[in-house]
Amino acid sequence: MRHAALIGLIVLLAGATVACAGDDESGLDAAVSAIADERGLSEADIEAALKTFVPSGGRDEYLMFASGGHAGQVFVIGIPSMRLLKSIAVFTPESWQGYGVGGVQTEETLAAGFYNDEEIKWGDTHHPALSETAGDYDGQFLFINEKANGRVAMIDLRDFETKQIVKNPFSNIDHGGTFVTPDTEYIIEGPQYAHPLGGEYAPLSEYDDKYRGYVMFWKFDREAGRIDESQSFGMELPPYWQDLCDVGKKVSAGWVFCGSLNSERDTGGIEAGNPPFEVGVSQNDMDYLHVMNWERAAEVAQSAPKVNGYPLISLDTAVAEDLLFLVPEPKSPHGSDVTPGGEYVIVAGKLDPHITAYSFEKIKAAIDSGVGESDPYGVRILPFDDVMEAQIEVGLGPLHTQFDGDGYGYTSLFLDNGVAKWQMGPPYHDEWKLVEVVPTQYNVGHIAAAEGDTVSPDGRYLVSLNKWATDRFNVVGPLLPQNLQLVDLTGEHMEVIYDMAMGVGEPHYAQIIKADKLDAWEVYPEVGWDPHQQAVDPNAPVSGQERVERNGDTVEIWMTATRSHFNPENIEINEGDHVIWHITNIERAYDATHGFALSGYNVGLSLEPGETITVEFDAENSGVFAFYCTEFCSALHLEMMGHLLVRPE
Ligand code: K7E
Ligand code: CUA
Repeated sequence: MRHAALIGLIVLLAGATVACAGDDESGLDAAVSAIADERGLSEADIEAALKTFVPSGGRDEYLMFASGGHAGQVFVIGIPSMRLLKSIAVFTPESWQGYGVGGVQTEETLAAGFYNDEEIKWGDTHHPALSETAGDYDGQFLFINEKANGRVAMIDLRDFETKQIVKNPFSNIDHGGTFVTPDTEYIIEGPQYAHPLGGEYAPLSEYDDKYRGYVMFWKFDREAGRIDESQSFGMELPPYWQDLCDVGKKVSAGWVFCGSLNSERDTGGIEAGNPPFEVGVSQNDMDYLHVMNWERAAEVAQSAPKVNGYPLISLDTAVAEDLLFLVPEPKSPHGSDVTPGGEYVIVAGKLDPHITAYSFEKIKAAIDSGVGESDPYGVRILPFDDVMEAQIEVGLGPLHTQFDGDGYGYTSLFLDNGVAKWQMGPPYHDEWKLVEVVPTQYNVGHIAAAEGDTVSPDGRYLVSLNKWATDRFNVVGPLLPQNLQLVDLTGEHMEVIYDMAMGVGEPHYAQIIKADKLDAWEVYPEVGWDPHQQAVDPNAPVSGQERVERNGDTVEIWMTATRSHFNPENIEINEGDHVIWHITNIERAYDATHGFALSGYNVGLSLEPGETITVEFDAENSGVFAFYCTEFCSALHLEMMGHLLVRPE
């Protein structure tokens, strides 16, 4: 019998149910066998299906928050089912959520991230960071950076909506963020390509003098649920290309570590006969891990001069105050990841088949003993042999590392197409060694394990965020989905148990949180709720007091929405009037969302139960414009409409 062993398992799991249903074991055997035969499923397939299937109405045990890449959004994915539960609009306007399409609050949020006055219509999100308490996810907030324009966003996990976008004052671009300090005191936005200060002009011939990296420390005010720009600061770094960062925890709390590439300070120029960047920045055997004392930097920043409105610690001050040190790291490093207890920083070099573990204790000792030469900017380089703890050969193209709760690390292998599991040395185990590699398809970038970058990782599940899908799915044209693969960590060997096609953006990093740590609202707490302030809007339309008031050329509307009408329904104004239009969804029922679409004025809102949104515009188009509800909210949803009549001048 082909599926004998597994059917044994199914029968065991199904046990009581089978008996109650009056079926016998052979009946279930036969049924499972028949389905498996018909669909060509192996025992491993059936096992994988059982491990990932969540019945109708069931819940997932974990939620994964994945970067939406150049879709500019964040995806929320249930684990183990790998169902997409939500796409949170962050840097890109999104019409289902009514984000940045008419509502004053979300348009203001987006506008805070514009480049001078240039409207930015998209984003390239990279690294989501859940807020932490004592180094563990607390389920309250989520941050994410946007590489293309150097921005950071904050999402409130009470309603899973973006509340704030801040723009890096020193640089047009970022990459190595976001990462939070253990109690979310700061959100760290690491740089990437070196820039002249503030993105001003300076010729490449002045690269060594005028170009710098700028790491931003955004202060978080948990009470206010906002990044406090007035308490945030930056620090100047040498013009290497700082890459991924991670924040120290437990024994290394107070420090932050960022890898880098281009210690060559190459400026490319293939068009002028120079080697292309890919060659120019890969010449040296070593680049530099940047070791920074953020706790001390926060003190030094108090007296740092303000540049572009923010305190900026200069490179000279960083050196003089012992805020910055460099550690050589092999061949085009990418990830730097801190072990759960904070003892080691694990660095993976794209062109080196090893992962390198640096001991924080040894780093501290080297700093204190004053050893090491300086780089051209006076930054002390701690000798490699003094701080390196161990190296393990894991395979080709190692990029990013996550951890489980049993003392193992997992590193993605971009070139080898797999995930390596390796054992950590003391205090976790006796020795550092490779355990096994599971193949993944294909070209894995980041991986995310359940709570795998916290002080207490869960293990159990790991997701391999693959860049290429090639032969894995139906052909949908030349642009393919990404392949997010769920890996089961509970068995003797790692096993891929689900392929999720992600047909949007390019997810980079993701974090996986235990679902019971989240406590999102089902409906807004009170009617008239302004989600931007997370408080009742005192000017919110109230049932029974709907009205239209004119004051000179300004027309203000207080409208309510409920199943299945807007009130008022017909509104007549004059061409050129300034319109301020408030709408409250006065429903209290779970899931009773109404939409609001207004023809001709680029307005599309999502009014969730209790929510108030304000729209403001000048009525420059005369004519008759229907407005209607866009959510199929009731049997008479199509009747939920009205007219805006704009009398010509
Ligand atoms: Cu490796 Cu931007 Cu985190 Cu992508 S980075 S993979
Ligand atoms: Cu309200 Cu449809």
